[in-house]
Amino acid sequence: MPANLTPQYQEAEDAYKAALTNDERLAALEDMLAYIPKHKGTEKMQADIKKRLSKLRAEIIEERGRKGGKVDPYRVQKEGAAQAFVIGPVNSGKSSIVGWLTNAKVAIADYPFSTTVPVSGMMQYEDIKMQLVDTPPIIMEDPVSSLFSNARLCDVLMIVLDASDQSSVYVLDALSELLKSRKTLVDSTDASGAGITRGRLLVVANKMDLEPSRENLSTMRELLPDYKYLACSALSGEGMPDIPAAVFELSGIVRVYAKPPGGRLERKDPFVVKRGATVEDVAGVIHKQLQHSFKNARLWGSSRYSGQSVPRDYLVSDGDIIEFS
Ligand SMILES: Nc1nc2c(ncn2[C@@H]2O[C@H](COP(=O)(O)OP(=O)(O)O)[C@@H](O)[C@H]2O)c(=O)[nH]1
Ligand SMILES: [Mg+2]
Repeated sequence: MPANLTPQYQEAEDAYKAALTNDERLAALEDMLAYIPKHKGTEKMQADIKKRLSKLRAEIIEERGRKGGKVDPYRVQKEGAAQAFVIGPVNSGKSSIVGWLTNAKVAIADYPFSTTVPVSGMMQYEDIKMQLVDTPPIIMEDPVSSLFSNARLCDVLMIVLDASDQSSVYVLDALSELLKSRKTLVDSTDASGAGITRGRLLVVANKMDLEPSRENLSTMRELLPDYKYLACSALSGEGMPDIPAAVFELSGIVRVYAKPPGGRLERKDPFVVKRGATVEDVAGVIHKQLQHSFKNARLWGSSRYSGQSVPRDYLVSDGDIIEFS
């Protein structure tokens, strides 16, 4: 055995030997692969770990199949106005962030792979709730396919990075290449609307309480200027309150309020539609029949409108109030 294995690797190997269940074995093996030094001298060991990983995954899938039906743990039922997947490398603070913003029971630990299956929670933004899905870390050498196939179906992708880590800029670069190769990050969505365009991606630079996070974030902004960045610390709370608004902004949804004829003018119980939706689309969301039956739509919104009639194909904006009659 090569003598230059890291303590983290040794720890993972000990955990593997001590594991009692296949899930524990899987977590430990994933750790071993993440922490094994990547050079010629360990190539054989890396190959061996990969072989054991794929065998174990097959076993786990078979086990789950026997227990009744194959379930894809990454297929998380959408809830609320929008769904955001929170992804990233080990220990970047994904679970801490999801825990801060939602009441989800996430596992936070200073050892890797404390999160083994996706866990979701609801995040409040003004009068709506959006879903955050905390996910197990991405291992660059051995990424889990179903993370990508499901992440491309969500509304917003949040990449959480440990900005204090010198290599974070390379991690972001490598991760975005991986996301592109798996058709998760795309230039334009496919016919079914799947795929995350750059406008739906938020890079969360976490651990701003540490040095040299600010410097590293500047480097990221400089080298990869096309992404939207948000600086935060799940420890100090800096930047955390800005996350819900940022996710809402990227989600491509708008809130529209219905005013019954003769009713009060108020913004309560929003209907959520996609940006680009028309007055007629909104009617359809309120009630299928209304879409065809309404004769007139009056709109209160931006300064341009305060109760004037608008055409059926008028594009609605966030905060518009509509009275159908
Ligand atoms: N200093 C600092 N530590 C953090 C911050 N966010 C998370 N951590 C710590 O980083 C470790 C990994 O956090 P966790 O949320 O489990 O990361 P995950 O693997 O990405 O889900 C834990 O020890 C956290 O307490 C932060 O903003 N600042
Ligand atoms: Mg986690």
